[in-house]
Amino acid sequence: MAADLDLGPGLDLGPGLDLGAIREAYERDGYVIVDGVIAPQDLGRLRAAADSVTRLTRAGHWPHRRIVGKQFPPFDTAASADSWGVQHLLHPDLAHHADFVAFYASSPLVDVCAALLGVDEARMQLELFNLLIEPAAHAFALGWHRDDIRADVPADEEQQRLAAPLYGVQWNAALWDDDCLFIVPGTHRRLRTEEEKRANERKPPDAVPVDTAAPPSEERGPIDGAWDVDPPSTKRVYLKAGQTAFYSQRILHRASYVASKKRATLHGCYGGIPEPTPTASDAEQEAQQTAVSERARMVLQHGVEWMRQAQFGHDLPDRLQPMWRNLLEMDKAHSTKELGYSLDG
Ligand SMILES: O=C(O)CCC(=O)C(=O)O
Repeated sequence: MAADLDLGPGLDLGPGLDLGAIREAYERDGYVIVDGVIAPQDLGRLRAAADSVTRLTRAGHWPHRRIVGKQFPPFDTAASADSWGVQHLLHPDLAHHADFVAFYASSPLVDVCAALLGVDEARMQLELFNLLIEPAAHAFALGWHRDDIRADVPADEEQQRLAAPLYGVQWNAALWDDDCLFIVPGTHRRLRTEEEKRANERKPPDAVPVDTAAPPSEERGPIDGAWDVDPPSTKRVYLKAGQTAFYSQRILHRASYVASKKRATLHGCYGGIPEPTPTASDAEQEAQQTAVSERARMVLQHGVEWMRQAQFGHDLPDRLQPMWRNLLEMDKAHSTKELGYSLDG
């Protein structure tokens, strides 16, 4: 448990950050909302950086984006000019990347994630860092999904996958109030009910173009509110600006985005490298290797080849260097494998 973790000497996580309680809630519910991860004095700078990269992306000056009409990678197969995300905030070619790097390397973000992963910082892995934004001229939604388990798995395989470690933690850090994410608490660690399976298998509504010149209408229905397939214990996640939701990528979740509601939410993840287990049986070692490869697919499917550049690693702050080397090792270990994509759609 978090209480047993060695968090290093003199670490001050600030008022109200009880890592034990945060980890307990995360493990029980599959998500936890934490205040104070974005320092109040950093909010203005991060907002300005986010607005700037959003403008660049919408103007076609940043090619790495999440494209309306496509829920999951690869995003470059979608045709729309509209975007719901700016990819690769750590990329050295992106304006303001230094602000984003500084946040990705900051406390208490890294400390909370180390505690949720249950690893020392030296065993964390640098992964993805993106910005989620409202589409400029569409209402768009992601259907119910788990990031690493497909909707059509039979129950025995679902059970097997749930028993395997995830080796990662994801977070949404809201720069403005954000109510785009919906979750079903607890589904990160149990089989789905029939209702949840139906929701998971339902195709999301198509993107709807909106007339941005018209006054915003009450956009309700599947793209901004209740959807007829929502399981009974669906919870909409309300983040106030400055709050961060840490959540398991295995929790059943969906999201909806409307053009009339500003969104600028930092969306990132880190991995955790498992400790070597020399006394584990062959079957246990194989299960661990499978889980490591699942993690590799979730990260590498986003196209992070640019992170292999020595200069990229060299320019990272000291704190991120071991994490970057861990990423490179994982990348190398999978270089001859065709990992494909975690989800379709
Ligand atoms: O928009 C969000 O908050 C969730 C995004 C998401 O579910 C995903 O990237 O798989």
